[in-house]
Amino acid sequence: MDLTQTLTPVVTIGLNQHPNSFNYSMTELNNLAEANNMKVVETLVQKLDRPDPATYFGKGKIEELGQVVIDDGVDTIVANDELSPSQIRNIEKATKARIIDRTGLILEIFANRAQSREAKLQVELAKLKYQLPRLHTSASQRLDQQTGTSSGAGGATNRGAGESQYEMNRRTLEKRITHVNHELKEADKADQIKRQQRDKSETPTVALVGYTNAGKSTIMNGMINLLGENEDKQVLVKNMLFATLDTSVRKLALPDQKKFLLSDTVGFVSQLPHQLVQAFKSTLAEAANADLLIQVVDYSDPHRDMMIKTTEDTLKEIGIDNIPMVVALNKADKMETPYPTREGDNLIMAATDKKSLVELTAIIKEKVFKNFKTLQLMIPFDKGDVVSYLNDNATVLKTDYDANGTLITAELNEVDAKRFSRYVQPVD
Ligand SMILES: Nc1nc2c(ncn2[C@@H]2O[C@H](COP(=O)(O)OP(=O)(O)OP(=O)(O)O)[C@@H](O)[C@H]2O)c(=O)[nH]1
Ligand SMILES: [Mg+2]
Repeated sequence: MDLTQTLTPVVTIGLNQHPNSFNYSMTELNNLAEANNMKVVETLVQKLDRPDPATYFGKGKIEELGQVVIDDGVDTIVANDELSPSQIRNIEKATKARIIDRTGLILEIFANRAQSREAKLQVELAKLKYQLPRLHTSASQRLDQQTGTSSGAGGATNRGAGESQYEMNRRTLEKRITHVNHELKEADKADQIKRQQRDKSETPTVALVGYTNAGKSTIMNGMINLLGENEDKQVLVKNMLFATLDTSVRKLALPDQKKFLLSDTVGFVSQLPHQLVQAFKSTLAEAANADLLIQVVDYSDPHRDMMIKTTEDTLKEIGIDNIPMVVALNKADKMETPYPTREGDNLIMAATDKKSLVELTAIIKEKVFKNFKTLQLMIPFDKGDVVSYLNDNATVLKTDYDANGTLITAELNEVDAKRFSRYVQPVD
């Protein structure tokens, strides 16, 4: 984090409707606020079965909130749930502070972090879709500022002007949505071409997915160290929610030369705004096309079951639910459990432990390269390109020469085995 950046003091508020998960979701909200350069100075909670439709908190609690805002000298409130436009309007009126809900907060973090053009467009699209139904609030506020009246008190004289302002804003937003959608489609086309080129080479893809802060990028870096050709391709690791927003793909090679692509992807969080989930569909296309998913879980976190469920629900929501998956129960070094320990398709491990990464590599090899065949091929001397292709793309176990050509024993994937079947020799 940039230490010169000043932190905005905020009060966080939440409704305790689900006692089992409430405390954790407030802790997570405070972490999200920190990830957005905010400093939580006070937290106010109320136990209610359902939010007050007009003000979220009940009347008395709203008054208390107004007082806290004055006492703490803050001008921003962060709410743990998604609020309706009228709830936002009413709380802002009662407290004179800006209110941002959980969805708005996550969108702000993503907007501040997005690096690539595609991520920026995706976040913008999600924000626009979030703003559209809330437009009335901001439009009436803008009008209030112009006329010096408070919301709702403008009366009939302002309504006509307000509506046309609203219409104008709505059209501007809709135009921008169409434009961003178009730009994204173009970007996606370019990505598809890249992916198709990769598909042609038949290099299998493995994607790291999971809850934010679980250690996906740390595992990615560990694997680059262990198997990568150069280490300057490391990705960003940070003890902060949503450190990774863009998918990074690296080509790695197993010790026996079998190559695969490993991708590090954006992390998930509970109540991830659905606008954002939709927008990130194309970022997650790398995961959607993967041959194997490695779900990374912070095994040391008592809420890991919720995190696994959120990850799996989110993957389903984007239509990624039929790809083989193994689970990396990471950060075992923070626990008393011995590691690496393999239990079926689960691996208890630590991202910083070499033995764990070697074991993870073995799992990748077993799952991704299971359809490989060991074949003997006789390549005529005039087909030197086939020999170099095999040397680059297959696991060559043995090379001999005889009068007719090069005799190669190699492990081939299904596609290559078929492609070069005419050179295959019966094994004696
Ligand atoms: N003790 C311990 N810490 C770990 C391990 N793996 C990752 N971490 C730490 O956990 C924090 C988050 O790691 P990242 O690799 O950035 O997590 P991520 O899953 O990529 O997170 P996002 O990009 O935000 O989704 C960092 O502070 C890491 O140093 C581990 O095996 N053991
Ligand atoms: Mg990451």
